[in-house]
Amino acid sequence: MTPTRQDIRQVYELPIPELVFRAASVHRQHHDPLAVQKCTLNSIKTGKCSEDCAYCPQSAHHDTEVESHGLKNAEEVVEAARQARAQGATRFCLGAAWRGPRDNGDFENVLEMVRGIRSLGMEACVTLGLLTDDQAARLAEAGLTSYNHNLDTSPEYYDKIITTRTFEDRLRTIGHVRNAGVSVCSGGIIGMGEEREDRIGLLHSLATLNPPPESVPINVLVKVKGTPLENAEDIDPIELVRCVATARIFMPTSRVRLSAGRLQMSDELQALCFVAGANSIFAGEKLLTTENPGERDDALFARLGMRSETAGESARERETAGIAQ
Ligand code: SAM
Ligand code: DTB
Ligand code: SF4
Repeated sequence: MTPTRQDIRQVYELPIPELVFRAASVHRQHHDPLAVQKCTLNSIKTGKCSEDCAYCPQSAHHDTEVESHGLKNAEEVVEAARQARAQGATRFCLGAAWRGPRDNGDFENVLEMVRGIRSLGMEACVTLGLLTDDQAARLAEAGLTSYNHNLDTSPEYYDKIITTRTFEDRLRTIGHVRNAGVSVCSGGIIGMGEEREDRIGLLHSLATLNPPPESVPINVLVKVKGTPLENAEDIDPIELVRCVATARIFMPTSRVRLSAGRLQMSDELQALCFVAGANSIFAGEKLLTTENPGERDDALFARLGMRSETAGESARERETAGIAQ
């Protein structure tokens, strides 16, 4: 049954022992609680973006220290995917600082990257901004596994964060991705000065997509100097646990990805998020433009008695969830 916002709120606000226990129970009904998927990011086009997202170091509207570059070539990107695979990643994700792809040689180049990553037996995910129906179909044809397009925050808070495109624009792109038969990766960012009610609203918007996204990245804002949110107040880490657990309960078969912001999290907080149902992370030294824990993750997994998911497991999981390969 479709959850109401009140349903989400009731769960979100449960006492932590109750909330985490429920989330952990749902988690083990649908997933191996010891396995965490490793995804690696690659910024294929960095900086000078036309959009004004307040959190983003890549927006041309903010004065940040990001080193910009144009679209990388496919060979270099596929080689990076091969290296990520050697370090245990099963999914390779490409991000471009675009409002959306233009139908020129650049888009062809991205299709080439997708084909290359898939030929390595890895899941391929891209995030290129707003898409047309036709672009989504062409990505599907190239074998794309998943398209990342975050709702970012609640519909009410959205225009405090971005003015150059709307919440509805985002829903439309997600619709095009679905229609093309590509799985949807969509989540948001917390710690942008929003209220708890906005986090509940974001989770409600995600859980009521029909069907919900197959993967749900939960990012904690990485505060970057020069962005309007550089001095945002730190989010209470317990709110992150509530977000992860609520996402797990209302989107039981989805992957819940503990995404940006892990460098600032303690090992204990991450452990609690894994117990509460997070089962995917971004691995490697870098996210798109900011730092990520890198090799420290293997030590963390070892301490927790957890492990990274293998490619075979990842494929089986997708099959069980009814997602086309
Ligand atoms: N330009 C495309 C778009 O916005 O759709 C794709 C790339 S964009 C960098 C992908 C996502 O990264 C954003 O939707 C946002 O959720 C996340 N992100 C960007 N900057 C972030 C930050 N400083 N902290 C946390 N997440 C961030
Ligand atoms: C997502 O939800 N988080 C990733 C990925 N999708 C593309 C991006 C995080 C970016 C963090 C800031 C940076 O490194 O530039
Ligand atoms: Fe551009 Fe994406 Fe950053 Fe927004 S989040 S400024 S669209 S790169």
